[in-house]
Amino acid sequence: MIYKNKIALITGVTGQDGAYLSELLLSKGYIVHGIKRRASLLNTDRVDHLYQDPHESNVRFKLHYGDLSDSMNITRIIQEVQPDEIYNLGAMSHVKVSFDTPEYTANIDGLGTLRILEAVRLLGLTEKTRIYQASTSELYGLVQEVPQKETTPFYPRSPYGVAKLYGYWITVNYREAYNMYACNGILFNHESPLRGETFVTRKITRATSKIILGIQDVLYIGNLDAKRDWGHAKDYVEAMWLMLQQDKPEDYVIATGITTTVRDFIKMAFSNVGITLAFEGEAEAEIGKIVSCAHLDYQFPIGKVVVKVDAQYYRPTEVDLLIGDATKCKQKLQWEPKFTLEDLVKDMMTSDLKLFKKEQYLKAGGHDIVNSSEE
Ligand code: NDP
Ligand code: GDR
Repeated sequence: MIYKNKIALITGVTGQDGAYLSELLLSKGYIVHGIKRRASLLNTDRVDHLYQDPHESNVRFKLHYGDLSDSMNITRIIQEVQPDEIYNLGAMSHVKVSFDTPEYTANIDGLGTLRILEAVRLLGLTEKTRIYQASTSELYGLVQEVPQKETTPFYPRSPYGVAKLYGYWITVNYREAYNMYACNGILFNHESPLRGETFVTRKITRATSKIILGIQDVLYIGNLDAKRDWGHAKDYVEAMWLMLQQDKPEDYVIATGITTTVRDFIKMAFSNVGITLAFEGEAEAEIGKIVSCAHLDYQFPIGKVVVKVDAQYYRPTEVDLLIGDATKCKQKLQWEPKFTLEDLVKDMMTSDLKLFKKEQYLKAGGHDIVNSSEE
């Protein structure tokens, strides 16, 4: 019997999840096609290690230019690739930015999902192609039930959440109307060393690393009371794949079941490098001070303020509390996260410290480093 590799198409392949999912699928023998956006600078950092010269034989990782706003482009790529599985990870994924770009967010995160589903239908691939839709715990928004599960009512609190709500329901509708294998993964926050620099966990691990190395003085932060259920992206891409390997398409919550405040995440990041922080003051005047320092290489004065709240990072409407109940996923998919929150913080801190030590070393050698925005 001739073994045929499965073919996957990933939108958002250049993002955090796209990179980990590509690695996972390649390790399982898939041929992986990804859609990348044209940008004026290279934007494939996260998947560069997977690049294969297209002139070689047996290339299993291929990138195509495209955009979720462009139906013709999406339809053509799906026609060319004839995927067994599509993972729709492409999105304007930043909740705060969605308040600045609501129409664009609706177009990409809402209608983009429709474009994928409709292309599969029009191309007559409904029997062949299975679709994963990157849904989100942001659908729950204003707390209706704790913990949140598949049956919890939705109440999104941002243009991002509302656009993703459309993506969720259009996926359910196409599944029911056209008998398509299409699933929503309702994923709670998941992070990693590859997390975008402006999401709160990565902002914290980058800033903590820079403060330790003397490159930055203070971490300016928004709402310290927000609670999130943070997992590791490596665990979560495994669940995405499992959802597409079942007999029946269904929607699943993926979460750790543990919630932590932004304040406690900051404490964990500092504690990872031997520094204990204490917070004082209320809301916008709250600050984080060093109360002890057992760091081997650096000594910091006790009482030094290293965290300050800056209200510019507050959102017009906030999601206060997310905590997921992944019982269905654990029972039906036999999925279990391997990383604890402590493992996650350690992984991110180790990676960011290494990154900034390297930058320091290069700077000391007279090489210019371009600093990205810390928004
Ligand atoms: P990232 O922001 O890291 O990646 C988003 C990807 O989408 C990038 O590859 C980006 O390209 C691409 N993209 C953005 N706009 C477009 C567009 N117009 N057309 C095509 N591609 C586009 O997100 P994550 O990897 O963290 O998340 C993956 C998906 O899962 C997203 O849909 C997100 O909303 C969703 N999600 C994420 C969660 C999380 O905690 N990480 C939790 C729940 C859901 P470029 O690199 O060029 O910017
Ligand atoms: P979120 O992630 O909005 O949950 O969306 P983010 O890390 O941006 O915010 C988490 C919480 O931290 C608070 N916060 C700050 N956030 C940012 N980005 N920057 C700050 O300085 C800051 N200070 C406090 C926020 O107010 C919020 O409460 C992520 C994205 O990956 C979505 O795409 C995904 O759908 C959801 O997770 C699940």
